[in-house]
Amino acid sequence: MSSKLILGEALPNIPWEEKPERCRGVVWRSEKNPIIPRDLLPTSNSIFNSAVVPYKGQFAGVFRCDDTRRVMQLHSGKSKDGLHWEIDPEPIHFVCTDPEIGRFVYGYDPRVCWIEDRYYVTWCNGYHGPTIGVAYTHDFETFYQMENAFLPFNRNGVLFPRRIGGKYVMLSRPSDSGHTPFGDIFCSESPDMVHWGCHRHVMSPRGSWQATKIGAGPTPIETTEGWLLIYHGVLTSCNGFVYSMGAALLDREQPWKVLYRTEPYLLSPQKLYECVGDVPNVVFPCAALADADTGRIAIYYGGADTVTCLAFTQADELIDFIKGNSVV
Ligand code: BMA
Repeated sequence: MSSKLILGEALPNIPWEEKPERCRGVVWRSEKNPIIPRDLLPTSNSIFNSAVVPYKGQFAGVFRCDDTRRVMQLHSGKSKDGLHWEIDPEPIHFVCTDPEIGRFVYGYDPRVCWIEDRYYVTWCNGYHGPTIGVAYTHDFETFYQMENAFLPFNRNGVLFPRRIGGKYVMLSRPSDSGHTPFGDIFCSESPDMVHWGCHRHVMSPRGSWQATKIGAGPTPIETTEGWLLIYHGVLTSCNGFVYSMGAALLDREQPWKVLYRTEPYLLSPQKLYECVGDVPNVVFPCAALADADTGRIAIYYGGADTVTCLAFTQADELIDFIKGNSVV
């Protein structure tokens, strides 16, 4: 049992499986993977890279469902246990007062973050190319779309779960309009969730599994040792991109300052459902649940751009690993 490192709420019903004895790493996969099959909806080609949060004693989320036309859409879902999901077959139709912004082109890779009094959703939103869409909901039924946070091209917009220095703070990864062969994580601030500035560099790609580009994953988890940021890193092999999972600790008050960062990956595509699918060799984390009482963390990630998977870690073990295997 960990001493309390996580600065947050207790989540006694967090999905959880004990670490198998044969597991050598600090992150282990659910035996139930993939927890969401690609065809859960009658019209889904794939359900992956999706975001889950605690909601009214149970769980809710926003899911990336590419349909059989291969249109990338966002769907709302609810679950009693975080494992079995009821996903609305109808995509989210955002309420937006400005038709220019509200004209839906595509949406993918959502993140959901509770801040103060509502759940914010950020996602890769089509607006003359990919950029960061922002919306909020109170009930996972009605979603109100706000201004896009940044100019195109940008992806992997991830909010911090509280204001820092009085400002909303978001990580993002400026990109190009295609399958970007580069990418650093930046940090931006906003007084109102509409106007973003004070952009700071956080970290760059750095060798091996994270040599080509990196992008923030789940909402950062506040710990006594810094913000725990789980992220993806990409290697370019002779057979294309390989997406793995790593983690960093960021300064709590100046989160663009990286305190530690893993040199080895935490999870790389090795299981069939990560290696074989619409895009092979992809492990893409987008959400994490954390129980402050026990230090348990459940990470939701996409497998091979096709299915949704779950992995587990323990905060004390993970933080020790990040510090003991850091490249910073
Ligand atoms: C990125 C995004 C992700 C995807 C990844 C691997 O650019 O499109 O949604 O998981 O590529 O294909």
